[in-house]
Amino acid sequence: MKKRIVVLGAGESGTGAAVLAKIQGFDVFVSDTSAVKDKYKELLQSYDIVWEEGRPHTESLVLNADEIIKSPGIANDTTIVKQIQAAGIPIISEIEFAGRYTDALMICITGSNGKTTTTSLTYHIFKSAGLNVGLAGNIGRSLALQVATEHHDYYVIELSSFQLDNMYNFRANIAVLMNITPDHLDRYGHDMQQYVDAKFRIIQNQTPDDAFIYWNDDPIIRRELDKYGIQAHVYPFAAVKEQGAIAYVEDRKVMINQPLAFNMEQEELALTGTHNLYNSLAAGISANVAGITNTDIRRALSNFRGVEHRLEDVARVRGVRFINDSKATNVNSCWYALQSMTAPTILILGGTDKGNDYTEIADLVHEKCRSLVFLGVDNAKLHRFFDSFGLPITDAHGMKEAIDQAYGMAETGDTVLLSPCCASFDLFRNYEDRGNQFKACVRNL
Ligand code: UMA
Ligand code: ADP
Repeated sequence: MKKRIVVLGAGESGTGAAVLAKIQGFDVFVSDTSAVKDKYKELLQSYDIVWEEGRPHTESLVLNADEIIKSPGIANDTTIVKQIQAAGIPIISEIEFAGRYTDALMICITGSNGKTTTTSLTYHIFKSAGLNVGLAGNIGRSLALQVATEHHDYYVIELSSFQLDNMYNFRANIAVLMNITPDHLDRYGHDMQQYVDAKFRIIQNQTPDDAFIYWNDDPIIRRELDKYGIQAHVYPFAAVKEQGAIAYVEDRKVMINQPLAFNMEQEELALTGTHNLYNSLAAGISANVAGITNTDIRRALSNFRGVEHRLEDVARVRGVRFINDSKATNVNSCWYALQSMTAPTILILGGTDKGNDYTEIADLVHEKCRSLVFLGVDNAKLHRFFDSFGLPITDAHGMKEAIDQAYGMAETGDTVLLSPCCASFDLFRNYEDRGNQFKACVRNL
């Protein structure tokens, strides 16, 4: 009898997993508690896959599975997940499943911040070097669907902690860990260690033939390294030359010393700011490890065009600069945004709180901000933290109101920065919607 695979969630991840499972000859069933988007329905239909939607997961159709593939957005404390666990049925992630059906070289990137930028930049280097490479994972494209319907020699994969949670035998040939700062703690019982452990799953199953690239100065990574018995060859990077780092900037030159010597002028990097130096180093080392030539790496690091919603320069309106950093959905990413500000800043922040502690940005807010705009349904926590700072503060409950208030408080030469520290779901569909509304409102000023 065919093995039965049940896929929970019929979004990007779940539908991709279902198609791959079907092609591999499994008995496949997909279950989603909400209405399935048309494009995913069409995909399921075209592969003759059975699904249910818009109702609680039907126990009798789920608990008879041999294996469950869970979408990353489904939390572990949901009733169905607990029932599956009680029944002893293995739960895996789509990435774990897809990894079984490809021999491609896997370049996997995780971290609390910088994943999408580093993943996009790495993909750009590989692609412009002429390699047959796929871009997948948390960046928005299911790995499973690509493994099912395309052929690539390399995959550059962005991995979230949610995807890593249910990965067990998957092996990353090149693993990149950018940093670890608090994020998504609501999904980890507000226990930071559980989140850290999820991130470190990126190196499980690595062998001495593999590479582990990480930021040498991250206190949590340094603290945890020994615990995990690293098997791979390590490539730590840092902003400046220091003990242990194999890549850094020295005399305004970006240096990578292993496995092959590489250098280029720092001012030729397309991406600016300290955080982007880290992203460029991580991408450059990955390409170096994969054997891409120095000329190709240099060219791609200098002609990359950046990623939307990440410190995106939108416009200058009567001397006021507007920057869209809507993807700054945690406190640490806002720290890097503020750190790179060179003019007095009106900071727009707020949204759905993820257990934030704003202490990390307190000094930079004092140093760089002229005023604050709180953009959210409930701004009480922000008021409790920032009201004593003595800065002008306004409350907004929509993007137009926020832009009008920020613009009203700005003086010529100032910068209005949207870098919210929070998720967007209280007022917007997602962070892209929030960033797009920001840009539209600015352009209407
Ligand atoms: N659902 C159920 N039962 C539940 C809860 C949800 O059936 O109990 C259903 C929902 O109705 C929905 C489906 O599950 O239809 C959604 O699953 P999902 O949230 O996992 O969304 P996907 O479209 O499959 O997208 C996921 C990632 N989403 C999340 O991790 C929340 C995408 O990352 C990723 O690009 C995609 O897989 C492909 O790998 C997005 C994201 O926001 C960009 N990631 C978070 C982040 O970056 O902060 C982690
Ligand atoms: P992720 O995919 O991990 O959310 P992004 O590349 O989308 O990361 O960037 C998210 C936010 O974090 C952006 O606002 C960006 O300015 C900031 N950021 C980018 N790279 C880093 C980094 N290496 N360290 C800290 N913050 C970063």
